[in-house]
Amino acid sequence: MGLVDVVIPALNEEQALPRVLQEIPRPSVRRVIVADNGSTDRTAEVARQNGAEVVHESERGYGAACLKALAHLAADPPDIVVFLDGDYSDHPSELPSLIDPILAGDADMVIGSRARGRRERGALSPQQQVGNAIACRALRLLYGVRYTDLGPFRAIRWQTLQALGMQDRNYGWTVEMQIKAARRGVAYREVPVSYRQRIGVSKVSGTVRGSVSAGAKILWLLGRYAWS
Ligand SMILES: Nc1nc2c(ncn2[C@@H]2O[C@H](COP(=O)(O)OP(=O)(O)OP(=O)(O)O)[C@@H](O)[C@H]2O)c(=O)[nH]1
Ligand SMILES: [Mg+2]
Repeated sequence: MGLVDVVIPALNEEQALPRVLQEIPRPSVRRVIVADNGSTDRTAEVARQNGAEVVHESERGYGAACLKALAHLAADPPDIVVFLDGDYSDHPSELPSLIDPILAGDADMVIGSRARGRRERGALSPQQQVGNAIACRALRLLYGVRYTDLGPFRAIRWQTLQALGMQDRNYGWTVEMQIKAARRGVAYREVPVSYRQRIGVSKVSGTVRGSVSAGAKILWLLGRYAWS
């Protein structure tokens, strides 16, 4: 059985985090890292109270938070890293369906698709659905890979992730990973995952600024790597 660690980028998620952390299937997970950058609520405290390690990144940004957590794990790396949001919109209990194809040797990266899974009404906004559909079409046309989502809930082999040389420090993290994996011919799978309305205040898709910035960054990355 490979070593599995979980990374949770979290910004002001004190309400949701306890439920996320309590539902992570612990037998199959070794360490849980909550990457906090500048939460003004009790995110760090409730994370520790529920058995997570907390790392702090001063620069705001989903990608920056993920990179900080990975740097923290590098001293004693796992075999597999799982990424999960901290707002309780993902179902932590579904983690095995993401790591099993990797443990079975069928894939090195598994993306959880909210488009193919059971979704609570309103959990994915119309602009998120349209944005994902456009991005997935571009992934297919420009990089020859088939995805139905850029879902945050995903698993990847540590060695594979290191080889990708991830760089994005904010909204482009998920699509960057899928682009670079495609360019390197990484064996990938997509599995359906359930998705529900988040607990607490949105930082990205629920805000106009977040949606527009995320959309622009995703389209820019899709173009940038296609012609380089
Ligand atoms: N550390 C850190 N985490 C962030 C940042 N922005 C968002 N997050 C976390 O990243 C995850 C995704 O952000 P969300 O606000 O849920 O974005 P979203 O899922 O697109 O939007 P919703 O549908 O409203 O949930 C959540 O766990 C956030 O707490 C950030 O700047 N720093
Ligand atoms: Mg969310």
